[in-house]
Amino acid sequence: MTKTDHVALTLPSTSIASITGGAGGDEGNLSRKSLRRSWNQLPRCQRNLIIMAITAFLFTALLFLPGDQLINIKDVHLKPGAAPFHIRRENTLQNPHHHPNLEKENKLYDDVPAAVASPMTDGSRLIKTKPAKDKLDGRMAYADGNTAEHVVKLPETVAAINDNNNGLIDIVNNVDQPIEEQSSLAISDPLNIRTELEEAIRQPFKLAGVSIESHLQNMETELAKGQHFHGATNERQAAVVAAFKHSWAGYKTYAWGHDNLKPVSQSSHEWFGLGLSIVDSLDTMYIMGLEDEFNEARDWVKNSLHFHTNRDVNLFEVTIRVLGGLLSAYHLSGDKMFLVKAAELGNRLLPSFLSPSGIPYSDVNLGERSAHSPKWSPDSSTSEVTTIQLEFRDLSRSTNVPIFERVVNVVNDKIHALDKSHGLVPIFINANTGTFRNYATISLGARGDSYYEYLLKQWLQTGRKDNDNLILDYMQAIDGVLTQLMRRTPREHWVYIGELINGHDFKPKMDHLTCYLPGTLLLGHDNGMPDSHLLLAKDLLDTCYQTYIRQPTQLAAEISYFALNDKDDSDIYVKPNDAHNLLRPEFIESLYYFYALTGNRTYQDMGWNIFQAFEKHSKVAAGYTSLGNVKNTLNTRMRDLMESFWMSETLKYFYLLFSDNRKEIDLEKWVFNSEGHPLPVYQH
Ligand code: DMJ
Repeated sequence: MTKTDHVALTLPSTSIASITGGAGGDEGNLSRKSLRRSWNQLPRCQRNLIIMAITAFLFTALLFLPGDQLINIKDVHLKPGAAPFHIRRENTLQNPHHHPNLEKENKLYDDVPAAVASPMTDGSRLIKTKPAKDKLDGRMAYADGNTAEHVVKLPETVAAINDNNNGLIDIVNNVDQPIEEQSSLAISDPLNIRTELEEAIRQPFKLAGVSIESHLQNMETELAKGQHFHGATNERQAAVVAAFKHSWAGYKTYAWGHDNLKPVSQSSHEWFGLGLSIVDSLDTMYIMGLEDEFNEARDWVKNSLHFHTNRDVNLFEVTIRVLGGLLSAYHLSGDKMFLVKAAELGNRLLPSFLSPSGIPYSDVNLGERSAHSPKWSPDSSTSEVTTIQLEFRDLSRSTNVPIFERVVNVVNDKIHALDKSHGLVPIFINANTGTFRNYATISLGARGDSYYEYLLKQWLQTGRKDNDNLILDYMQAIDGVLTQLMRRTPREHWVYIGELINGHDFKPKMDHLTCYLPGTLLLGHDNGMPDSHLLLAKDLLDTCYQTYIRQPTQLAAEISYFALNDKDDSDIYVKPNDAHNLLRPEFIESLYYFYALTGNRTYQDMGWNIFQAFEKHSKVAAGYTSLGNVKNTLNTRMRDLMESFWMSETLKYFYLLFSDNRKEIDLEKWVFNSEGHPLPVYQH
């Protein structure tokens, strides 16, 4: 059947031939005239039928056109020369203000003080933020120099990004971007970090292309000299040394070479297979003057600590405990063997940083040298990715190999550029996208705590520079703590730090982990932070002490709750599932800073009460054990685990707290990492 034949079934062939496009010229005119004539000759109902058919055809065709082409067509007509549609569409999807799912989260950021940028001679921007309010719904109690304007200096690259609206959108919400385009290593890789990173990962036994040993041999800068410690000088210190020896003896007998001791069942507990308790305890033994124990641990590290096992480990835990432990042992003893081990471990931890965003993956396989997000979630913990910087920087400075410091500086820059709520951060972050998880909790306890600690400590480690993002972020964060998280109980007025569930809803819950904060605040105040930090430090220290001495065992529970109003029976209370004590150090750490920085011996007495409580309830034949219940002296439910931080931190801080020389470790020269390992302070 021909086309004409087909059309002739419904319409006169002449008419249709003209409608579907006839020839040009005279022939065309003739054809048009005959078309008009033919059209007029048609009965009215047939003409209507044809018009309806054409309308229906055009309408259907319009329906099948893609939506964005419709927008494009419309925009091209409205605004000739407008940007191609796909750019506009990405912006619409990526702009948080247009994304329906992000509306809730944006409320979180609404309160962030508006920043005013002014250019600096060096090309960076000075950002003046609004000061903290000194009163907020009766919650905020402290006001002082903190109310002055904070001056936040953004690095040039960040300022440039913030000047560019599209760039800001990409950083805040780059979920929809292809992964290769998101890599901050690729974006900010003028010095080729990725190539260097891959090189180091390929050759874990080498530094700068030669064996670690030869590299250290040829190094121009001086290696660590080593410090001298004289051992216990009083009864309390001697009691702590005895507690350490008891713990060590149990570990040696029942768990030697394994990660932790199970002191009740007198067996071992494996976590990463890295002899955690040995490496974590090295510097404690050195500081306590336990030469024999230190030497046997040193031999084990030299001969038996290997990192080639095909096993996933946690980047943060291994960094603070093992890398931090090795580096501290190196600096205190001057023994280069520890630095050699630290360098190999550093190389093997680097795969974590090969993420698209530069925010590290939480899990790394040291043997295979690969890394990934945790099995249970796509996100890393915010505190974990921000609590590795002291150690990696120290490794770079000690070995003269910049890559370790550079990868953690990328993390710093990335986190600094993200939107925060009053300087406070959500507790989860995605290593692929480099963005915080929407609606994540804000807390100074688990998964949030040491982000704040390392802002201050990194600033101390690097020579306390003015206008440094680290300290400015720290000040803003502590303002956020004061205005958003700090409350007092209704009757007894205990100060505590609550949490914001989903980033919004206040919960009067405080982890024992948060009791590191008084010490950190005092350390900051001693280095020029405002008096509001000091007041909070003192009040919070008192509250943390209450969480101990109010319990029948005089040991604190893992989590405490606080009354919101008079209806609650007690101002401080513990729920049955939160009543465990894991031998944690945070409060003793804070007492140590209070003693070391003030010389006031009251803090020693507070610590002594707690030390005795551990002696009474946690000590067993083969060491010290965690407890399941601090609320009943007759039913403490021993949990059968002695984590490595008991010997690394809790006993070290007790020992230093009871020292007659409060500067046994000089805080001008040393900064403790999050696991209690002192690392040297640098001038820059
Ligand atoms: C330690 O491993 C470190 O102090 C870490 O920062 C927090 N948790 C434990 C001690 O409680």
